[in-house]
Amino acid sequence: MTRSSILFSEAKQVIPGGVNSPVRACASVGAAPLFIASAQGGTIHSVDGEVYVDFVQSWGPMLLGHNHPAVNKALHAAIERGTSYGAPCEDEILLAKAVVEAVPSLAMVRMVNSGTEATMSALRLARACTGRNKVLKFEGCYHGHGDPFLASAGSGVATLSIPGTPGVPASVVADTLLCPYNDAAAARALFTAQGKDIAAVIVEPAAGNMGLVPPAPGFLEALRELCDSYGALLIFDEVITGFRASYGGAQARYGVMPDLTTLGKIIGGGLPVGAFGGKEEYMRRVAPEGDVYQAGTLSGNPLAMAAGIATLEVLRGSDYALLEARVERLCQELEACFASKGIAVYITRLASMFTVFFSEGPVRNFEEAKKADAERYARYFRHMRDKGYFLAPSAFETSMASFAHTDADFAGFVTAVEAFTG
Ligand code: KE4
Repeated sequence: MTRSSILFSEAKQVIPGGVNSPVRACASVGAAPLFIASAQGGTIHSVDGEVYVDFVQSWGPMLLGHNHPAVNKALHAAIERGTSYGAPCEDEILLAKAVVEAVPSLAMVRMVNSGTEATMSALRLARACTGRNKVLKFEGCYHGHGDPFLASAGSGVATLSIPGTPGVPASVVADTLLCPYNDAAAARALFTAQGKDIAAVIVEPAAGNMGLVPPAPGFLEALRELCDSYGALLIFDEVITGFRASYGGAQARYGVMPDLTTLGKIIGGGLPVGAFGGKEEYMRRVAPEGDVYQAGTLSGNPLAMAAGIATLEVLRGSDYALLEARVERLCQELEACFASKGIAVYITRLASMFTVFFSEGPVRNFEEAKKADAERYARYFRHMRDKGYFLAPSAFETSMASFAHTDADFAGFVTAVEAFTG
């Protein structure tokens, strides 16, 4: 019996499924979760003393890698000043300014405590600003566990094959319209039929929750045009892509400006932070300046702000292009390796993100992602973990590289795959 397995049994007595977020249970890949004792750079260390090269990176926040000295230094200094004030502090301004300066469409931003809070708040704001109720989302995209978004959601909902809405009233999801990702024609048809009732389109500008599916050329531009034509707000959910697709997020990379943006993960440097922001005309509707209520006991928490500020300061001077080139080379080596084995893969990549789909491909939407061989992914996950590589325990997630991963980590990844028999 490993200590991880002992702890997992103990955890299941007091925590549903033994985890505080479903996808961590590793159910879909036929494994039991590792319990982690510590993490350092590109690695995580289990309670049984095993070291794994970590390509989950806390599902995205740890773009600098774990335990970065600048982040830790800022956190230790912040702890000495107290952990929570319930009143504003200067670091809230500093992080807000850093975010607004980096993300091109933002004039103002409100800090919250998770991506879920960010997306639910952004939708509420869009509905208030337009006086409309309907929201258009895309199959396989995941925007957190807020009621309106649990229709055909990705990430853990897809991983566990949960019908998207147990516990969510039909009346709530009646206002949620669905389209296939990358299908501008389907979006256009929905707008033609219901455009006057659509408050917002919410989209992952590069989808990371059905595996990584980048936007097809023209897709984001088409959504921008449709929102402009019908007076709906375009919400980019950049909880994953923010500060990862580029320092300015996917909107800076693709040159399409949303009306509202949601953020999370990286801007907290590993602490609980989410944010929603956008044009001044919309953000000034948010209480207490406006009448759209949104609140949070720990929003703008001084420790989280300090970790976020330190993270963005380091990222601002980091070589995104070099990391992207290294990941591209890794993916090309993986393609060659799988090809030499006669194993069909379709590997998507964007900046420091990549996904190995066990499929001939292409994978441009959720239906095509679901055609990939999930059983083979489960065997791949278990094989790689045995070789000391911790990958996302789901075929519907994205592998995340970090600035802390070494060339040896990448070379070892390929070596581990070379031993995979399928
Ligand atoms: P959180 O509430 O988990 O902080 O953020 C929700 C969210 C919103 N939008 C996007 C695009 C997201 O990817 C997420 C959360 N991401 C998943 C992993 N892909 C969180 C992992 C988990 O649920 O444990």
